Amino acid sequence: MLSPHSHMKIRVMPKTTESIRNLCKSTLYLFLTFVSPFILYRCIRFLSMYSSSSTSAPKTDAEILRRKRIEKSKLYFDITTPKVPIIYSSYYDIRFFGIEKLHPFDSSKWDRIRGFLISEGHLDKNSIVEPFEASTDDLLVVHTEAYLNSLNNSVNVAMITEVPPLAILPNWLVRMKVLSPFRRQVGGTILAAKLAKEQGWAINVGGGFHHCSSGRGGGFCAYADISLCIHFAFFRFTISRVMIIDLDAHQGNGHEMDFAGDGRVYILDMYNPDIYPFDLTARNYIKQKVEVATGTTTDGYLKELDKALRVARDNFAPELIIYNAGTDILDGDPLGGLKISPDGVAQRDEKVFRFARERNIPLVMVTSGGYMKTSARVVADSIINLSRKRLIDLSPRYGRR
Ligand SMILES: *[C@@H]1O[C@H](CO)[C@@H](O)[C@H](O)[C@H]1NC(C)=O
Ligand SMILES: CC(=O)N[C@H]1CO[C@H](CO)[C@@H](O)[C@@H]1O
Ligand SMILES: [Zn+2]
Repeated sequence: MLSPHSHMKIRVMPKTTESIRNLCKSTLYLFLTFVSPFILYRCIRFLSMYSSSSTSAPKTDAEILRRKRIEKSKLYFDITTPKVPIIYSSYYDIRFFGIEKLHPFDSSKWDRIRGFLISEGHLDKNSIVEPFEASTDDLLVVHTEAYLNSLNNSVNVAMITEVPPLAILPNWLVRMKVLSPFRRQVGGTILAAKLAKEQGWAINVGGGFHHCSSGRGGGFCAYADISLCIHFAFFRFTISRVMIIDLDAHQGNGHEMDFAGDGRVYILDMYNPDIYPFDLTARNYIKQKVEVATGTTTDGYLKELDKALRVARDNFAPELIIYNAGTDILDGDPLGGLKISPDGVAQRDEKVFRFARERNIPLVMVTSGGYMKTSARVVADSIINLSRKRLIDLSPRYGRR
């Protein structure tokens, strides 16, 4: 006969295991319904950040040819004396017996930026890196032959650069005085990726021709230096995730068309939708589109930028960043339509440099649009600020900074 107590014990034991089982069941249920989808979501998100939905490197004839051209190129060369990764050449500047003054552009902006940095003692003139000019073979890494041939016609160059008088000049003169300086700047942008990889950052004092794509120029842009730079980097560093941060006032339709649907490139473009180029097709290929209307002022602009950089950080983990730092967002620029102060430009640049430098992502900056007489001063001041804030180091050296 069992005592009432022992009876109790027998009754209690199964009850406890049962309730533990129930607890486990409901925990598992909770986990499956609420927690696991979240974990799964984070996993997918994480994997997608680090993968380039790459149907990567299709070994087509065109791709093989492209690789051969990049392998043969002289644009990537090794630095043999201590340098600062600031890239410039006196061949950048367009001097044309004064004809360049017919354009609303300060076409010696690049020389003046360099001049301010040197004359005010921030940079030693021997520490600047001089690039080579991009050859036709280099350009063919992205451009079509038909497009390059079209530049043999001065009328086409006049339309692309928006300098009508060029149309009546012999092509050899146009090539020497206009196309050659642009090609030199292209060489600078391509080299900048190599220096950025070695030293953490690089600034091409020129470049940023973001309206030109493989088969089409426009808006003062004759060569697609950003697309070229990225293809060289893909191949030379075997990387597959590049972010373009395009903060010129205009939409960067050139690189957008060149990387349309290419999961390896994440494009953040912040631009005024009310001005050139109104390229609605290219807009479909912007991963993060931030439209800033005519009249936007500094505070609003910088808030939008903070937000955009946060979203970019959460969605893509780049191995290289190309920063198109046009200064035509400045208040008073005849083309940009925005009202950003010079100090706002410095703060903008600082935000982008912080974004890249804090996470050790190599950063290439190109200066792009903005050709008011004051633009060169603003770019130089911003570079000085970056140095003061220790985001860049302007003392010459070989190694990583
Ligand atoms: C265009 O000019 C370049 C450089 O002079 C030359 O190599 C090329 O053959 C020319 N193309 C055409 C179609 O004339
Ligand atoms: C944002 C910022 O620090 N701006 C400074 C950049 O440098 C100039 C000149 O040295 C200063 O006047 C700005 O305040
Ligand atoms: Zn612009």
